Amino acid sequence: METTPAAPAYDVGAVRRDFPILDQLVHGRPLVYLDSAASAQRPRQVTEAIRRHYETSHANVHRGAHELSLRATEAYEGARASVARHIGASSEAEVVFVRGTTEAVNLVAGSWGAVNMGPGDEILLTKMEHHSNIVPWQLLAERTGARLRFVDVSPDGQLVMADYARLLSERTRLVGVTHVSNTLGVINPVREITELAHDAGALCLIDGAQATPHLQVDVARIGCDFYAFSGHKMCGPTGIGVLWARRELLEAMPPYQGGGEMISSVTLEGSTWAAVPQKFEAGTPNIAGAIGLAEAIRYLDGIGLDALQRYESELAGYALERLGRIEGLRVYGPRSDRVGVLSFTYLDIHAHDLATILDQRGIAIRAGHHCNQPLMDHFGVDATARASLYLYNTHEEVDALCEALDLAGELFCRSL
Ligand code: 7TS
Repeated sequence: METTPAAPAYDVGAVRRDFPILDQLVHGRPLVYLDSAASAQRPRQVTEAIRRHYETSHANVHRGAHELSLRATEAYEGARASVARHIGASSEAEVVFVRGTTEAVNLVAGSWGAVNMGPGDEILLTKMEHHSNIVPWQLLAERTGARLRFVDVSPDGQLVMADYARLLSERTRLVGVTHVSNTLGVINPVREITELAHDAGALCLIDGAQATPHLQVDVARIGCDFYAFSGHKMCGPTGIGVLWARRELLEAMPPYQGGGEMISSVTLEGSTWAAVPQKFEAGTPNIAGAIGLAEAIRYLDGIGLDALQRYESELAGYALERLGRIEGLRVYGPRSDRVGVLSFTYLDIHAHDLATILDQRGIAIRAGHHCNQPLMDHFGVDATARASLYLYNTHEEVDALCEALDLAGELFCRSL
């Protein structure tokens, strides 16, 4: 009889050895890095790929007739092909390299929005959007007379789909939604959201900043029109990110910035544009960043996003269970359909004080509004503490977090 081979065990110890930064003491204690939602750490493979590029192959791309320039161009365009494969794009031409999610959203608002939005048109966002997926649309609304509307969030941190259906109308031109919330950890039903947007005649932009680090994203399967993400949250470098868009949309959109690389020809009277995606990549690009991002993707694919997600999901469940046992602590966001981004408030201890106390014990968390001020207002808090888990975190680190929180709670109660 055939048996199904068991999935290989996830070896977190081996993963950790790829991240030299984790092996250090902070304030005399082993570093416990729980701030990957702000920026993840990079494995040695990524820093080595960047070093190799600078030490052996660096030159400007797309313009040199010499060997180094050819090598750099091949590596840069190869990185684009890796990204395209990784997210299920139908062509490399649909992958635009940008600085990060923020720039990707600004590109869509500044280019597509400028020629497709007018007075009375609506942009439908949600109350859990990061400021990066709110402010560019506010700027556009000011310029065009368009109006912003926001889908409600339930008390347990999920999008209220009935409110979404209520707000969608023939006035909606674009729906913008985060795939995974950077405060609530919730995974939103982006496929269903996209389908409903299309039924209403609107386009759909997905902010994938917190999704690509954890999930196998397939833009074709989601069916969306724009998908944005950042390299530095998925083990890649800072200063590199991706806007994926359907090719015909990119072809119809006007340039976002002008300069070198994005032109076909220039005269004193006017210019014509390069084909996509170069039309949107003015100036010398972040060549080493793109190479580092491709290496990060290779690294994540090597581990397997399915294996990674299984491990993280078990670890997040453990953390939720342990945090749930701490009296006076409230975790925001749902129990399931989530990643290990754990925002919480604890007694009346201010989130910044909590972060400082934990830092003294070598534990790095984030405190504040996490660029989610409207969501904080929605929940009636000005800040939360946030511990975010990633592929290198362990059960022992969750224990260390909970022990430090217990101690902070005791100190606080004694001070009353
Ligand atoms: N969208 C989401 C959902 C995010 O979490 C972030 C960054 C961004 C957009 C912006 O990404 P960037 O790479 O362009 O800066 N989020 C966070 C965070 O939660 N803590 O620090 C940065």
